[in-house]
Amino acid sequence: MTKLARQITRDEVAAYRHAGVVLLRGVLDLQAVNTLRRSIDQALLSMQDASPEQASSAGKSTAMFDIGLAARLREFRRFTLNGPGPEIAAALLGGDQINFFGDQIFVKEPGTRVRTAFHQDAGYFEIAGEQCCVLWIPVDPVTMENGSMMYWRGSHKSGAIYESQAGQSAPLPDIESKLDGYDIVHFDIEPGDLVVHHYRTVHGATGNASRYQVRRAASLRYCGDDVRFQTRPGMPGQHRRITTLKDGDPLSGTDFPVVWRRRFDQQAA
Ligand SMILES: O=C(O)CCC(=O)C(=O)O
Repeated sequence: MTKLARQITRDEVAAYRHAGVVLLRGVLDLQAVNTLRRSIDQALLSMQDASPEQASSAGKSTAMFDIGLAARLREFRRFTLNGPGPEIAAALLGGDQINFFGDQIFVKEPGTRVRTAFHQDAGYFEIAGEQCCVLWIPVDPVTMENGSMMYWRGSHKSGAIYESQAGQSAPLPDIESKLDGYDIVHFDIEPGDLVVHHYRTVHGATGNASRYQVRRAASLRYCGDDVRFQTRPGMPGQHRRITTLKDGDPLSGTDFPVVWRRRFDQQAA
């Protein structure tokens, strides 16, 4: 039985593959949104002793980022592994199997000037392959005022992995100061909507200039059949993984469990 409020359309699959980003309106029902919101709030409570990497203040208020919640919070884990995410990833990636890859939350309080610098997730993920997507799921209404994500359409296509740390391949162009020079898209979002991007799609986000509207979002990452474990020089260490995978291995184990398998009667898109 589907866990989605509606099915993903062929046009949405085509948009994801062509642009490397797609907005999926109204795919989550109220229960899913409320579950995720509760989980994010629970994560925030568990961050009361936030380290400097987890909380950063600019202006008067704070932005909080945390990683690896599924490994330590039961409801969050249930949502990421058994909720709507795996089915959405399967619809967009195709293939026979989906593995969970990781998660992060991004919370921007009203008034924070902390932006999310333009970057590519591929520079941080210890994998190689094409089939990796990131579900960005806000649980609050989002506009440019309170922290929209901005995506550089088509930037996944060349295969380039831009520098996230010194020592990695190509330097990322200065998009921020020349937004008009790039094919940038952003969306106004309501709870129930989500955006999916390819892990090589370059993206960044504004701060939260609103007076009252917090912006809480989860970022859930899933991989398909062609992805292999792959470390790269200069890659920042990921959170507390216990994996014993070696470069070139298919994803498996507690860190990267299988979360969806194609049934014999289901067709790939
Ligand atoms: O929510 C944000 O500000 C950043 C999210 C992000 O970079 C991601 O989900 O990959």
